[in-house]
Amino acid sequence: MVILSKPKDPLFPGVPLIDLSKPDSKNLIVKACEEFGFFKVINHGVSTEFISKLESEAIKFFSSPLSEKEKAGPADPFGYGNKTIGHNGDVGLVEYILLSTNTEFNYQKFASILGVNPETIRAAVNDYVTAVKKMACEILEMLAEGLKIHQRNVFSKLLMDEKSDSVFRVNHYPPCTEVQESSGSLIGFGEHTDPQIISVLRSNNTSGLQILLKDGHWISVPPDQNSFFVNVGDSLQVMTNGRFKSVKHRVLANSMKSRLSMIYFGGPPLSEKIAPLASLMEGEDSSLYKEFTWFEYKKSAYKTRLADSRLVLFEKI
Ligand code: GA4
Repeated sequence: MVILSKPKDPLFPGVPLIDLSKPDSKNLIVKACEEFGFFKVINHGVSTEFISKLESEAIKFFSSPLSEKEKAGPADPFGYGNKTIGHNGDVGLVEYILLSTNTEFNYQKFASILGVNPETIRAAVNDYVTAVKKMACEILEMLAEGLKIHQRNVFSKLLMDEKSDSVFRVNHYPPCTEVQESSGSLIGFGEHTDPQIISVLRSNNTSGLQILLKDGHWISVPPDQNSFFVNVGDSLQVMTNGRFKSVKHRVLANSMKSRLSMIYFGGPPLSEKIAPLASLMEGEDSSLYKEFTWFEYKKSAYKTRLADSRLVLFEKI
């Protein structure tokens, strides 16, 4: 019997493209957030030097022996993780590093595995995250303008806050063999929405990322190592009272090449109340959601499985 491997998913040509250098981008960003909760950004201003420096450190780290990498794990939630995602039974063909971007993070274990000074790693992460955060804030300010909200920094101030609870993740999806591929699609990172406000992803040129369209179809996002991909998180869905939807996405691991992605998840301070902005509600009491703080949401999110809808628990009935 001949086992035919599954044909490769065609890459979707319709991902909204936002050129940050164009003044009319704010309206296009709003449209993309409404239609897809997802878009691609060019002319982003993040230096290629920062990207390649961090990418090469990540490649070196993931090429180390597993026994070495495990010294920087398990991810609880920060550190090195392999196949296990979260604490509720999710697994995927992925290894990763999860870091907190604002609290003092100890890079010692990563540095000794890489044979470098911890400050070298700290600087590489900081340079990259600072630049990506700046871009995320510019996008959020354009969004506020596009939504005709008077306070331009209504979203971005949450990321700029020194207590912003933001996270940084580097995912490595090792290449799959032909034998594995013949059995169909393999999950690298299972379907989920991101709990934070905004997520900014950069990957190498290997495909794998898929997003769920409103019509229920999964589409494959063409990779582009020179661009960034942005998605709406659950908190932004709530702040816009459901006008923007946090996009469901996943990563398929059935590629012959390894995929490396780096994602900045911009979140609010733990004590921040997450609620629809007054100007985006019809009447004073038309919020679709119960009141909650980011701390409460996060605590509840960490009890869920990846594919669960985390916002339903906070929807008004
Ligand atoms: C999804 C978005 C981010 O990667 C993340 C993930 C987190 C984790 O890997 O620890 C979670 C997941 C994410 C949502 C539900 C819970 C928590 C794994 C999981 C099963 C770092 C985040 O903030 O939420």
